[in-house]
Amino acid sequence: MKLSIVLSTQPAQFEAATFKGDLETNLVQIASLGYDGVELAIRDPKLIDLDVLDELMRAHGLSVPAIGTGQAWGEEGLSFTDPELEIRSAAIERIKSHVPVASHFGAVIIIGLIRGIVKSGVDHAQAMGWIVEALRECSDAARPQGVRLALEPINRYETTLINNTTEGLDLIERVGADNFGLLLDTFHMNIEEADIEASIRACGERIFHFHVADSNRWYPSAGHLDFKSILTELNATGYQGWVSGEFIPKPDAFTAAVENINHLSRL
Ligand code: LER
Ligand code: MN
Repeated sequence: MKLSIVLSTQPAQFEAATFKGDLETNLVQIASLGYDGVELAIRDPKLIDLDVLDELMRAHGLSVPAIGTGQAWGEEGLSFTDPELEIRSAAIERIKSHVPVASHFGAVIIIGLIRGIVKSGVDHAQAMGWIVEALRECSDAARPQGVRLALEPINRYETTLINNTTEGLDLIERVGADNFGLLLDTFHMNIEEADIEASIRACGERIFHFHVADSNRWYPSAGHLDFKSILTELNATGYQGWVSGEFIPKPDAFTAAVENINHLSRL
């Protein structure tokens, strides 16, 4: 099982971006703990220097299994479902602009809250139609570069658009792209799935990436989820990807990262 942890390359409001702040200091800490990679939360690829980033990853022996894109929503309000065409188009272009970075690192592009929320004046079916169109366009742009996209079902308190794995699998059918799959996050699954293990089984080979946080969104072992059972089920699907820690940096990022790797390694 390859372990990574979420690190933001820019200041971010998102609470569960475990590591924020000075990039190199964080990479030194993450590598020293035995992590194999970092999941980079990148607001806008224009804000990073890919050569510098690549050099840093090499220097610390870290891979980049996934790129989080949600800050374009959280910090800038871009989404696939905004009533304004210009904003929807900007969201699609932003996702496409991650493709060269993802291709460089062999990373999955995460589609989280950039899908948006149902805004007033828009109905749910219209919003879903926009999401399908956007994902077809982005998957088509990513495929020639060998890049995959993973949509994350997100709990009802953050959006009403694709909250659970059943809706995620339906969306996969509608989009109809071989390089489009799901990112499962145990924090959201704990809220939305009737049976976490059964949902993992149902998603099977469409699981492209995996986030771990406990029921309270602290590091695994701080809440009441059974990670032994969850990861056994994930493994049984034949999943060859990464298990990425995305939890609140409490009591602090370093301690949370230590507790996570200790707990998961014991299982
Ligand atoms: C991002 O991976 C996530 O899990 C969401 O809660 C972001 O809002
Ligand atoms: Mn997540």
